[in-house]
Amino acid sequence: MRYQAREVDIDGRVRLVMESALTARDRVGVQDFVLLENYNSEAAFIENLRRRFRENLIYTYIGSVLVSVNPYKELEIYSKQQMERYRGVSFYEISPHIYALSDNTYRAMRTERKDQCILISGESGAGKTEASKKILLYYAVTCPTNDHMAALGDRLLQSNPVLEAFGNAKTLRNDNSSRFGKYMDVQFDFRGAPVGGHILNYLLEKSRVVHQNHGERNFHIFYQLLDGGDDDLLNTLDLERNPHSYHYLVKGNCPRVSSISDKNNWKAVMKALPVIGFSEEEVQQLLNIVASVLHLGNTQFGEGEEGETYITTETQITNLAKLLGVDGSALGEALTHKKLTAKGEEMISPLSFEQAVSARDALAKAVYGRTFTWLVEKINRSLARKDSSVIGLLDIYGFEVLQHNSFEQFCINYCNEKLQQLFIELTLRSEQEEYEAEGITWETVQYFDNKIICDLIEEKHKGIISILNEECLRPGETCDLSFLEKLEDTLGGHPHFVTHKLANGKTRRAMSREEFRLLHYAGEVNYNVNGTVHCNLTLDQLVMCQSDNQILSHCFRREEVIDQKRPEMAATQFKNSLMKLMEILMSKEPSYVRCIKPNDTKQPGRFDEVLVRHQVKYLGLMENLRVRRAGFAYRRRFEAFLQRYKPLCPETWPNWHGRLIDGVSTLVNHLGYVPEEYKLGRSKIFIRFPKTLFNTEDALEAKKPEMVITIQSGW
Ligand code: AD9
Ligand code: MG
Repeated sequence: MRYQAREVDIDGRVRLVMESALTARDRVGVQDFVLLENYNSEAAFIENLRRRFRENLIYTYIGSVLVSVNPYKELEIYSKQQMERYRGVSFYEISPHIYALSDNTYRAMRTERKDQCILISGESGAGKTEASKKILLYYAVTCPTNDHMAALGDRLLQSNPVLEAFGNAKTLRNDNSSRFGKYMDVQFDFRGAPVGGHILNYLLEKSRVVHQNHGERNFHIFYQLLDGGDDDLLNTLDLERNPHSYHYLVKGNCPRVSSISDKNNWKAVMKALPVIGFSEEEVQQLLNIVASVLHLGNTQFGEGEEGETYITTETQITNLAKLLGVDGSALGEALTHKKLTAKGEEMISPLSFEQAVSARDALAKAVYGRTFTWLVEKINRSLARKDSSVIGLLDIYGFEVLQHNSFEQFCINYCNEKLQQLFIELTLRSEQEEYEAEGITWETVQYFDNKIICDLIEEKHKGIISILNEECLRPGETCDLSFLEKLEDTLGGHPHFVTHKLANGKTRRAMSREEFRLLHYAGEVNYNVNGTVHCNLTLDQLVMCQSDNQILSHCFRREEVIDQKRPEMAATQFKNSLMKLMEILMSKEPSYVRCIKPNDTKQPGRFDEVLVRHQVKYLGLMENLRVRRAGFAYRRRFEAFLQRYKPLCPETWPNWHGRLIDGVSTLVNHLGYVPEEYKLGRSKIFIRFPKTLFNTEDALEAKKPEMVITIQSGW
């Protein structure tokens, strides 16, 4: 049989398709994975994604989780009219969209008066940052405005180009890759107007300042300055326009990227800085720092006859010192000497050539990294308001497996383990709570608990981070390898920890003797310990805290140096900031966006099944679906269910006047539902199998072929 009137709801227009409900489902899949017949089948899951992707339906739900596949092309689904369509509309009544999730979250915040957060995850290039920008834009456009804070929406939006200039870079996987994790609170007043914001940043990839892999770039801001800055500015900063003149910009050998206009982005950044509260002087000081990093990279060393190291680019050091606002000879000395404390006495001893190079790079990374943190604080000051309610957005790096994985990947993947743990815990909790609220018995769900891996990393005394800290406190030349040995001694035998020695040649993939392997929930990763343990302190902090540049003197605090307190170890710092993040997220009602990258070549229309399967696995989507489907495939509030299906029963059509629960009961009895198929809670009907719902849907369509049905669009 053929029916008319199936809306394929992608661009807001009604498309009439001459096909049965069944063939439409075949073509565009189901809009909620809980409606898959075989919800345990990964193949069925991926096939559903593929079908929808082919039809440009990039969004699909797993219950209230939004799965998004990067289309790698502009779709006309983000207009203002589209925003209007999603305003105030309930999740299931319209095709899945990031606006639906944004709107639902907003309404939950308003009506339930509970702070919300939206967790966006996925691998590099999957579309996390784009998703978070779309959510922000949705709020900026659709929420009421507060007259006193009219410019706030502007400031929130304008903070993006600045943060992206300093924190994003071209990588092989994404031309605009965020190289830091970001959690942003959007604060709303009692009328629901966005009035403030607050950003927390996580682990900027500082190594990029001094080194980039082939085909990758340094942070955007360097190229923007060289391309967009006017001649006067470049003169003041003593810079040449050609990026090839700077060692720190040529490692990846790709100073230009066709998809990026550095010049236009520079203009956007220069326009945004005053909007978010930068004075002219601060802008100048910030640019001095950017330029000084480039000059640092060009600082060269020579080796004297007695093995002493000296700077061969003396004139350039003078300019560099000027830009950094520090004394030239002190800077020169800091780059070629270190301070030792022996038997209570301080001694200055020369650095070797290699040590000087690494001291220079360490200084460049520290200057850039701390300036980035300062920048975030500065933006926060411009956004801060006393707020009433909050929606937090988390756009944080996904699980990462590179050819060479170092400490940075270790932290990133640790973060993903924690988020996975939180995700499973909260999804289970909210399912359980809903069942309880509705008075329905909870059925236990089997799932993989990754707590064992989190413990392996973070446990006191015997976790990897504790062991690393101990090693950092023990000075010596062979820190990295003794760290590995210590790991082997303490963790040998742990089911998720392997090294070359422990494996005794029995591992499937070759491992070097400098690596350890963790069996993450998302897969195996080998981490190289080279460079993990930094033992030497250098003199540069002492020099930097005397800088005239106010940003730098703020970033390098005198007390830190004078106290000679060892800065908190990077891993512990990261662990602590993650713990804080978990607390923040736990205190809010979470929603999730799970982003998937369809191919590695950034092409529209290409769906690489192997790549997608991998992501489905490590995003834990099958696990999520199982939890969601544990008891019932589908649930709907009584009034919505009755409203939709009442034409199917003479007693409920055209209107039911009794109690809602009785109406639903009358309706499903008439439809012949058997008790195993459904349960009635306090306010919702729970349907166990998708088939029951589809039969009802088909009956509705057979009954009313003339109706234009919007609710089931995309099914
Ligand atoms: V990374 O971890 O920061 O490296 P993200 O943030 O996950 O990564 P991003 O949002 O930057 O990825 O998306 C990568 C590119 O995909 C964008 O620059 C767009 O060109 C493209 N993209 C992503 N989402 C969409 C979309 N909804 N519509 C169109 C998109 N293009
Ligand atoms: Mg990003």
